[in-house]
Amino acid sequence: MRVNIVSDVHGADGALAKAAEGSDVFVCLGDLILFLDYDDPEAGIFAELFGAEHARAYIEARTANRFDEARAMSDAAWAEIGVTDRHERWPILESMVRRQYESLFAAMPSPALMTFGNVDVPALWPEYAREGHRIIDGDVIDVDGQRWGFVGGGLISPMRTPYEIDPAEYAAKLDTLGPVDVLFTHIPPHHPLLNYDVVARRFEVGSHAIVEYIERHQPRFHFYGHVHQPLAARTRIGRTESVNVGHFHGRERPFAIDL
Ligand SMILES: [Mn+2]
Repeated sequence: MRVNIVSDVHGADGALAKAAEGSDVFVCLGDLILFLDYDDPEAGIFAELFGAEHARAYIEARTANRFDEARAMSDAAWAEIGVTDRHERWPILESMVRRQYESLFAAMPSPALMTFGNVDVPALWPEYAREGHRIIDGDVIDVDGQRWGFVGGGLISPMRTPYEIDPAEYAAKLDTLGPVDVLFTHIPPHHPLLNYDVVARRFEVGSHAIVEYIERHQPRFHFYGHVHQPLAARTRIGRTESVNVGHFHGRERPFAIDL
């Protein structure tokens, strides 16, 4: 069966609508929301709220790994639009996230097998999922006699994105899968070549638990996303081929494979 896989959609709803063309099964590994667009400072929630100038400066600080400075800039930008109480932020962000989810889930091919990225708000997904959108996180499903396991989300990081979980909790979710033929996660295994982003010039967070899981169970394939411009996009862990399916927002085409 031909399988089309996307990850890191980040608002690319136009291309998403066509991403299942030619496939028998369509898989989405999350990061639907566009908060900041590193290639286009005028796009995304941050720019919509505070303007492109603020977004440009904020992107620059984060790209230089000056996270404390970036946080101070975001605090100042909120204050400028009259939001001084941290608790007032989420309702404003939520309405913008909802607007993006509305068009993204409308464009999402159906049927689709879906799991969460770290730039997603899991609690909102069931409200937008249409018929045929199957959301799987920490679970195994049967596809044509194969066991496919899905674990969504990211790990705690300095980026403070919305769906980051504790490494022990993440490892426990992987453990509950048991052996699978194909493993799908949003984040990569912990591995310097896979985790390093050559454009952002920093290491994204990879998972030690994924490495251990793959070493133990040796699925045929592991598919993930999260690192938009990786130094290496695939590796071999024993008998397992572990593959980054690519940055859909940038490439606007799915990763396709016969399984
Ligand atoms: Mn991600």
